[in-house]
Amino acid sequence: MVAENYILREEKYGAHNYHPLPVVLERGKGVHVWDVEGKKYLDFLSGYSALSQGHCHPKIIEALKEQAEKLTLVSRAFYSDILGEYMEFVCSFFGYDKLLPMNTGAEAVETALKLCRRWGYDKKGVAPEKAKIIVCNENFHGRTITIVSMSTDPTAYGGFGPYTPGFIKVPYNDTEVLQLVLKNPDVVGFLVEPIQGEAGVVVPDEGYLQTCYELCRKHNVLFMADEIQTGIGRTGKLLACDYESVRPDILILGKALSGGVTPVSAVLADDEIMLTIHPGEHGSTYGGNPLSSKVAIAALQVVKDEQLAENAFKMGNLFRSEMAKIENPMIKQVRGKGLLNAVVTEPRGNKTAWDICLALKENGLIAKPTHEHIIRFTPPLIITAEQVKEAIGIIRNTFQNFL
Ligand code: IF1
Repeated sequence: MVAENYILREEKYGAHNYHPLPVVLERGKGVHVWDVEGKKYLDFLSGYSALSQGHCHPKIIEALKEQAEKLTLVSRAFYSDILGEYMEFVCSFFGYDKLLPMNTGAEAVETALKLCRRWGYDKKGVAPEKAKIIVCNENFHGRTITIVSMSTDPTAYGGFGPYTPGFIKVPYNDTEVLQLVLKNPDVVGFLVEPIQGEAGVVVPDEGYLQTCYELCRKHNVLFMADEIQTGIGRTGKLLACDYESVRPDILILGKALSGGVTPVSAVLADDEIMLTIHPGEHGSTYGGNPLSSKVAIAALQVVKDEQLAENAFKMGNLFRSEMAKIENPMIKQVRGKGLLNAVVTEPRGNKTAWDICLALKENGLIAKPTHEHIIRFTPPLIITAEQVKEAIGIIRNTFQNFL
């Protein structure tokens, strides 16, 4: 079957909630993927940053296969021999008392919001139904009704009301407004992405996170970091918050927690916060299943053993410094941290970032545009200097051909 037919079939039977680049993939290994016609690409999206360890990492796949033949699901109605091991491993990896296991990023964010509200009522003493959580303009935390209720992007929330109340929006990278809003005694939490992904890889000023954290502390408000995309080495440190020595009160992880193998997300917090949720008050059928738990242990072990945060730091610097050398009027700005990067493009005629991504694909590199004029470059963290240079060559030639 040719690529066209796979695309038509997806369009025919699938909901039209995505507009994919016209490439049909069937195999992946490390930083590479192959399409159904055998053409090889450098993967510069890596499953929206989930495939940090690379496609089909042998250690993660080995863990998956081994556990798949033993026990895949118990549900939380019973204990398993793996879940405790997984929880202990992740808690010591990130330095928290407790973990609450979920599957997708959106579920972990929802979990954090519930946990934060509950803490607000039980510990902070906010009157019933009054709790407020502060979020940032241009945030992206997922797709559920409550999460889109916090969004300022009409494409995300438009036509999906009525919306969940209880959120206050403040500008990102602005501590003045935050400080004012924190004076409201009903505020229980502040939810922030250390770098805004969907907004176009927006890196806040140095010191922003630390100031936010200190303000939260001062007002007895929980600082919640959505590190679903920025975490687990992506930005060149284990957590993006590590750059400012901030330890979130509630840490939200997903994506690379399973190395792109099964959906695994988690919320981490200390006892004071986590123990405000009691049996029966929250959960998930698949959350903490033995298969995913084994996969996640292996995925984190790979991050440590292969020093992926350090590699992301080095390769990110190389990527940005090589990109800076390209002289092309269509490249307006290159920004990011570690291997979470974006190029802001200047449209030429009627050519947008989408057309550039189509051309990149023809030249052997796949990436995704966001917001008309921005292209995100987020390769697996296992990428080598040689592969970064190869990618730069493709990007340079592609942009040059548009002139
Ligand atoms: C889509 C972006 C990436 C996230 C943060 C929670 C979630 C995400 C910081 C939810 C998910 C993905 C989902 C994907 C687009 C994408 C994305 F462009 F929107 F910003 F990766 F950069 N918090 N991000 O980035 O996690 O429930 O999807 O597991 O189209 O929704 P999820």
